[in-house]
Amino acid sequence: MDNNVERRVKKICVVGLGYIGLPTASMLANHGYNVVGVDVDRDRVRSIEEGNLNIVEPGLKTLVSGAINSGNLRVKTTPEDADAYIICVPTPVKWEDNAPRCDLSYIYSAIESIKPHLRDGNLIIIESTVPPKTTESIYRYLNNSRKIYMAYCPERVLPGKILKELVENDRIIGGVNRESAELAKEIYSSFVDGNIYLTDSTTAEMVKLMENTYRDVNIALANEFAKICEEINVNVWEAIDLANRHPRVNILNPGPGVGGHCISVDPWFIVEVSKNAKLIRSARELNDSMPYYVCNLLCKELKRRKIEDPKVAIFGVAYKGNVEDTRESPGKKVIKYLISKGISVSIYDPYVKTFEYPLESLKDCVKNADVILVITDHEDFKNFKEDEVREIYYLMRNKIVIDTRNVLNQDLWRNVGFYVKLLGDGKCKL
Ligand code: SAJ
Repeated sequence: MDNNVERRVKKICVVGLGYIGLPTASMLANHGYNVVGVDVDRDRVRSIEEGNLNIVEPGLKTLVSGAINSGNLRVKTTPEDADAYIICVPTPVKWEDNAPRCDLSYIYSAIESIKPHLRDGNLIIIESTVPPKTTESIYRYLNNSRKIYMAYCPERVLPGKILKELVENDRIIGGVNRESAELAKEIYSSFVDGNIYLTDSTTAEMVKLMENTYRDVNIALANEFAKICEEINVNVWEAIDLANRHPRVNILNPGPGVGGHCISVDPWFIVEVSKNAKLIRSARELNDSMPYYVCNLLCKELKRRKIEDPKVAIFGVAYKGNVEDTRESPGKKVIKYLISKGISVSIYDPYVKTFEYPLESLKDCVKNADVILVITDHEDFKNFKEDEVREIYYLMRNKIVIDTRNVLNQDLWRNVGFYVKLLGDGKCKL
């Protein structure tokens, strides 16, 4: 935005200081806004003030400390009067009578917390993922008493690349009316280099859900291909690679399931609002079933080799490669299932600091193990050196590896003496 143009919004309250709220608040503060970051979690607020973030994201620490040191970002547990409010709280899925529902309780309590501060002319922006028409209905509820502006502006950043994508990605802003969208655009154009597209709030809500659903359905297709290839003895990784040489084909990768707080959740918000969401539901169910499919592959291997009292070394519990986030991680489901079958499990993840099951060093994890089950595509797993693989070989009881992400250097592991099975490799050995 042209810095000479007088900003209508000067003070912004960002409610929710998680993966999206904290970078957004810091970015705005570093672009000259007076920002109050609000989180109900007192410990989180204190940690941010002390510079100890509970989020690991490249560049975030520097961005946050820059914002706090500039005096433009203050963090606290309650909102205060501002010109604009940006809501970045979680919206998990909950199940009622076997039907998915978006849990809007955090949104509602954020709205109630800012309600006493609202004045005519204030703007409220929702960034959290919500079912279509949510913004409109909150606007109707609030606009009774005050003349406010309201917009839905979905976050679109990829964990691991948040700061880069916050600046570079195009943004969609859905206003409850044109003036609201224009006012929200004024804020985002202070730091967004990508294009900003204006639409209505319900379309913007649907766009967000469509983006993540597109990815979920594409991954489900890859997972279905993996199962089929397993049956008909074709290597799915080679087949996908060759299919993707077609100029209009881009199939994603199969794996042990879809994790994280976005793609594994958001498609349910479409299922919630429409009986027509049949493909979306079945893609979601297929991706949710992958951890059990992987466990069955593992159990078949153990049975085939008559391995008694097996120990399985799990490599990776983060929901995806190179992040420490374990929310909705397929690894959790795999571990829970194996333990329920009486199989002993050890866990190694060089990226994850805290987890609900004990984490071990690489050596302790593989010691006397029968199988390594690779769940996460961390860069570290790609880069094992020959002497490391050899050491793992000698520490293990049986020398089996099941790689559900096609991440290991298989030739190296095979040369050292491991039996390596890939998810969806069929029996096709070229
Ligand atoms: N996965 C596969 N196969 C693939 C790609 C991913 O199994 O080929 C798995 C990952 O391992 C992970 C899950 O899918 O478990 C989701 O990972 P992801 O990298 O696809 O996406 P997220 O959840 O980290 O971030 C997504 C992004 N959405 C899209 O790319 C459309 C991001 O831009 C959104 O901002 C984010 O959701 C969000 O917050 O909604």
